[in-house]
Amino acid sequence: MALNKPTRYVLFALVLLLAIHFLLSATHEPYGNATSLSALSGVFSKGQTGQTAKYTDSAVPAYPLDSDSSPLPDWRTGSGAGWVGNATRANATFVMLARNTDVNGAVQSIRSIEDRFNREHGYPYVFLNEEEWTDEFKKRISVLSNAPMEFGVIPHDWWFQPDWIDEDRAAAGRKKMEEQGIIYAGSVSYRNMCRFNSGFFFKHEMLMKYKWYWRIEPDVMFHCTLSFDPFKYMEANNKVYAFTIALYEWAATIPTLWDTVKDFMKTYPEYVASDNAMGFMSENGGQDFNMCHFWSNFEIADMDFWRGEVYTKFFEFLDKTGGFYYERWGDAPVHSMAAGLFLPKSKIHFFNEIGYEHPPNQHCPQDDDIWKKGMCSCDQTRTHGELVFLLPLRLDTDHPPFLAFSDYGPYSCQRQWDRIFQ
Ligand SMILES: Nc1nc2c(ncn2[C@@H]2O[C@H](COP(=O)(O)OP(=O)(O)O)[C@@H](O)[C@H]2O)c(=O)[nH]1
Ligand SMILES: [Mg+2]
Repeated sequence: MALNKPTRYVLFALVLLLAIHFLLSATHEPYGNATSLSALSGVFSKGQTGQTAKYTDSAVPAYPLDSDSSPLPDWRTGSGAGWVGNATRANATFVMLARNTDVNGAVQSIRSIEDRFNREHGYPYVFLNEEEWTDEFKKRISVLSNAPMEFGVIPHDWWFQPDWIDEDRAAAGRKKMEEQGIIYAGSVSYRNMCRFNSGFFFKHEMLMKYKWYWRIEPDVMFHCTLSFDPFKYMEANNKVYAFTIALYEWAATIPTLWDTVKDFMKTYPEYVASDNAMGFMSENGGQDFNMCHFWSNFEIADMDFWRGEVYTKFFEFLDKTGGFYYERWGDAPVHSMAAGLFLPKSKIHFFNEIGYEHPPNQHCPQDDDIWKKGMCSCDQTRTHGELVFLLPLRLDTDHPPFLAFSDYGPYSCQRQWDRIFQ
């Protein structure tokens, strides 16, 4: 039977889509995981609950939401001597690692956090770079806030690949990963960055005076106005580590990390917290890592945890294997495993109120009251685990195409987080 022309075009398009799907499933592990039948059934069973019912609330508060309970900082009221001496702030700072060429993205991120939180608080900023900052970068950034800003340079040995790393082995590891199509596979500087964020940033002289930090990257967005101070929340509720997005890691970047961590736990069983978050990271009581980790481009945490004995020994144990260079261990799984194993799970906090986007992933509060109170600019429907097959192919990123990433999206580990508190 001969097919007419339109039918042939439709069939051809279908075959092409299927071919792309199978190709991606075979070559991109996270894409394959995300589109497996079990992942999809989880996505669709989540459903779209309670979205419209609460919109009837008419009392939209004017900004700032609770100006009565949190007095404006001195520099805004003009009644004091600028930043220093505001007793309402925690001992905390923002920290951004960036390159001079990241200036536009950095400007955008700072504008966003200032608008949504910091203009009411005046927390300071520390910017770190392995190179000297340009005058242009400092000029463009320092105009954005009255809060103090420091621009620091990273000591050489905290950044660059150490001499004791076998470069032939490292190069072979990079090549293998390139063949697997892994993002940043061939990049040494990305590995420098991951190792620095894992083991060193909190020791920088500009950060030593602070206990708390909030990590911010260039090109991120904060989508909701915060009517509370997350640092103060951490302090008051005995929290140590906080996240907004939990995701699967690419397994090929960390082939031996979990075995190394298990060796560490065997060597130092006394460091493992009894009520830890192992259930978030493993499906079988710790035998295997399920790739779930906190996405560390957003972090609010207590640097004393990283500076303490347990994490210091942990980082040294990992570092001496060379895995940051022979493989491509990210600071996200490293931080997550430490927080997940050496802290009781009650000390890890999910900041639902902080709408946050690091493209292509975002967290947008799903609770309508929170979303409305925060005057959030994010699209809540992206947080309900939709597969957006009709999005244009994103050739500008190395992330697999077609998927929108969100709280309960196919790449998310929010379910694994939720289940350990049930
Ligand atoms: N100074 C400096 N910062 C870097 C370098 N590579 C990455 N970063 C910073 O490290 C963070 C993570 O890098 P990014 O490229 O966003 O990685 P991704 O989020 O994993 O895709 C960002 O804050 C970057 O600005 C580098 O070579 N030098
Ligand atoms: Mg980034």
